[in-house]
Amino acid sequence: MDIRRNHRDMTQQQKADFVEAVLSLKNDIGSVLRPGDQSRYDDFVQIHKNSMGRGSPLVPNPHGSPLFFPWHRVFLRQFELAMQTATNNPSITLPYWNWQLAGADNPFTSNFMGGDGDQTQGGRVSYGPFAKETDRFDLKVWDGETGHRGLQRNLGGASALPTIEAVVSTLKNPLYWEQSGGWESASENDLHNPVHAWIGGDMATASSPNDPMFFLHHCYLDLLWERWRYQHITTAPYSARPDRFHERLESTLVFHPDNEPAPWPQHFTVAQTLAMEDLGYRYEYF
Ligand SMILES: [Cu+2]
Repeated sequence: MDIRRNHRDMTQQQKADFVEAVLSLKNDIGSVLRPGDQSRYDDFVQIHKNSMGRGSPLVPNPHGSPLFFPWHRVFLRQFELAMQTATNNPSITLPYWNWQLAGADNPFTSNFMGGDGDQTQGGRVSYGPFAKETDRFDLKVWDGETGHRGLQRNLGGASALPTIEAVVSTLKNPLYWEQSGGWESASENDLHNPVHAWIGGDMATASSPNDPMFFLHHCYLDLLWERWRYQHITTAPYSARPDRFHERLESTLVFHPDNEPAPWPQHFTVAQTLAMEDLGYRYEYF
């Protein structure tokens, strides 16, 4: 069973191993989707771009939908497994970031996730392991433009990070999904979206997994889904619009359009995502 941790609880060696695993997917492992043109890391950017209705749009779009949590759970787990394979190190797991910035909670350090963008250089991140200067983090997939530029951020340029109070109150939603709100839409809109906007740069685009912070951010959301379930143990862990055929428990989650290769061989129904232990991981604490 793989154990995921808050990044602040990881040793410096564990953090360095995670960063190396990201860089290995970026530099050493070939693409399944566009062999020769991009890396295995970039495949994940492409899948997410498609999922937001850009590039080759996925139907259904798993954003603004009850499918949000099941779809991203599989996406994160496949990324985690790809990192383990790339490094031949089964102890690599995804860290999460709890959206706090004080002290050890701050992931934007030169020896972990790197810093803010330099707004005099178009918002380019200029230090840390994912800076363009390292020549180990070339971006290949964007929403629109092509060419060669580095990872971009604009920390705090827009929106605000969710407060602890906002997290606590969102977790109180008694139903996973309902017409007028519910846990899914409240957390997606009030917790998830502002963090993408707050980090800014690439995180504010459909190609947001270009920023490895995507995975720390979504890992925390995945943990919060679990915490929500624990707090509402008598409610269904997942529910959807009854008239939407593709949102049912037995619906298969979509990660590629019909005319493009599958990014991985396995298929997952919504129901198969509900027990994270069945997918092979759990959280140290939740
Ligand atoms: Cu997403």
